Amino acid sequence: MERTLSIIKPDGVERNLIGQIVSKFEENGLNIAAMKKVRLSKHQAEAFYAVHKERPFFGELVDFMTRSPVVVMCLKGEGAVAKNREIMGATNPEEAADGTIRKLFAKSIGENTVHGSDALETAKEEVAFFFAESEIY
Ligand code: DAT
Ligand code: MG
Repeated sequence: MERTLSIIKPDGVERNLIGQIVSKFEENGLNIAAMKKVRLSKHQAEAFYAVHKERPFFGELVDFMTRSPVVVMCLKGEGAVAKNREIMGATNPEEAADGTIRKLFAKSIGENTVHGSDALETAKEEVAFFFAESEIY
């Protein structure tokens, strides 16, 4: 069983898409092992996306991720990291496969509705960024 971190970003929460997005995960065999709504501080968003801090879009990304609450989830299942990435679709919604969350809901490469950990090691770090072990079922 793998664990991975999913975030429903501000554009998804603002448009009342939480239920439809969670359904996609459950329909595809991922279990919601932990879930909460949080408003990220600037400091938290900068720390979470630290790997992108030299990119030209970093400021925009931090502003977007902090503008309203997000829903963070620990997803659990066989091959959960890759499965979540598959359900999400490509970073740029114009390149995302049909039926993926980003193809269905994302407005742009910047406001692309969901985050998902990109590898097992980053998944461990990202789950621990938001959840104590005692909050994960
Ligand atoms: P992903 O979220 O698919 O893992 P990433 O890790 O490359 O993509 O980038 C993190 C986020 O940064 C991405 O979801 C949206 C934003 N981003 C990436 N490339 C961008 C670009 N060219 N312009 C604006 N925002 C971008
Ligand atoms: Mg990424």
